[in-house]
Amino acid sequence: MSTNNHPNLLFLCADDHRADAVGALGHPVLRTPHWDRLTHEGTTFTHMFTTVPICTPARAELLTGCNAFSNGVRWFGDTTDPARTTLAQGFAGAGYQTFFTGKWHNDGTPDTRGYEITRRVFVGGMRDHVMTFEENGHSVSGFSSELFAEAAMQFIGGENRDTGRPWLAQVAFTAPHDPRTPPPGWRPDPATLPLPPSFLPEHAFDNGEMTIRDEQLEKWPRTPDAVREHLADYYGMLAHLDAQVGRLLDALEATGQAQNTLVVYTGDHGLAVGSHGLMGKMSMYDHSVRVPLLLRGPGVPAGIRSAALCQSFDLFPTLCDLAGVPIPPSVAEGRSLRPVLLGEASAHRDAVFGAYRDVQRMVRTARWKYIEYPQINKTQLFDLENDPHELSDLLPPWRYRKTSWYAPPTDGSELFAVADELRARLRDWQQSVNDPLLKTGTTA
Ligand SMILES: [Ca+2]
Repeated sequence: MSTNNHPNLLFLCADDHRADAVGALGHPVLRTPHWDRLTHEGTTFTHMFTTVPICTPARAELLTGCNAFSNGVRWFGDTTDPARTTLAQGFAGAGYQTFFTGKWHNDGTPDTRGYEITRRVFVGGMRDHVMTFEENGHSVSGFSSELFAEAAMQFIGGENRDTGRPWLAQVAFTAPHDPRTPPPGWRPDPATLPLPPSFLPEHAFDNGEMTIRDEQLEKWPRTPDAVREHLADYYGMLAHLDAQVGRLLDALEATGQAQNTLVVYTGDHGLAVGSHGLMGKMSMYDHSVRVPLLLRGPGVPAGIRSAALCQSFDLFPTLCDLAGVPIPPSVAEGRSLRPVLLGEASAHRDAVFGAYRDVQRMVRTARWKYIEYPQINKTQLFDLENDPHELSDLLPPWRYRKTSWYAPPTDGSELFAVADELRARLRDWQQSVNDPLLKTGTTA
């Protein structure tokens, strides 16, 4: 039980779960009864975005409440600014007992980052999902999602738990990350699966990251049958993960803690799995930068879906706000979503931003998305209201020139005014985060 009116916090994080892969949110084939339950019993934010769509930076934003430029983590192996209080440290400072199980893909280890009790921790980016941990002189083997869920269920049930303190339990699943090997019985028949609306055999141009390991998971050109095989693996992993979330929700019920526990389900970033001719996550399309955010518990209205634009680093102060935990001073760009949850505001940010290495930059509003590929002087503009799957780039490349490469509109098209405004906003944001790309002289 929690004390001092602080609710417990069960923080569930997936690895590469794209935001549209939830049954209740309209997925055409995936059935996810437990995520659906969270959407019915809580509030869903359908438009949360990570800045950098790869594991380590995306997770650092969740850990620090700061964007990738201010917490110092923009690539694998980058060190999180040690001056940033982590989510676990913030909650521990307010009297919480903190627990971690699962994948840790940041510098240090969970026990050096504020987690008091750690169990079944896998430090790294990826590995086989059948894992073995040594515990009390015994080997425990099983599938990653089950091993991590069970460790958390035992903590929720009282193992190593201090009943005089509220708790924060973080379960960092490494599903549905590849190798995508769902346990028997979970993989759908590939022949039954529709292709993504943005399926392409190959990406339309070199986005600066065409041959990284993630993209090599399938040969080029991607065929419909090959993509269906990958989707079957991906959906199997997700459905099995959803079932583990169900077991955790049941554990809260069984121990009488469901009413006084905040549950948050999110992910680090999305994944293409055949969309736009890509397999991995290293792009600025919604399938890669948009992440699920399901919230349930005290202070969270039931059955609400909000399309308010928000970023992953907003989650930390939101959880502090909901739990009555002071927001640490080192939380920088993150702002609490509680006004939206209370119905006091319908909007949160008027734009979100993304960045990947020195090859992609992005600004997105509710309606428009503008992407720059500065190394190749390429831009894209999508009208998301009329083209939610980002199929139709409205900025033909011949409108742009190599020197001072952005050519002002000459035909009075409104689209160029839109692009102009978004480009200015992106530049302002780059200035505000001190984007090193602005200093290199590259045309971005
Ligand atoms: Ca990931």
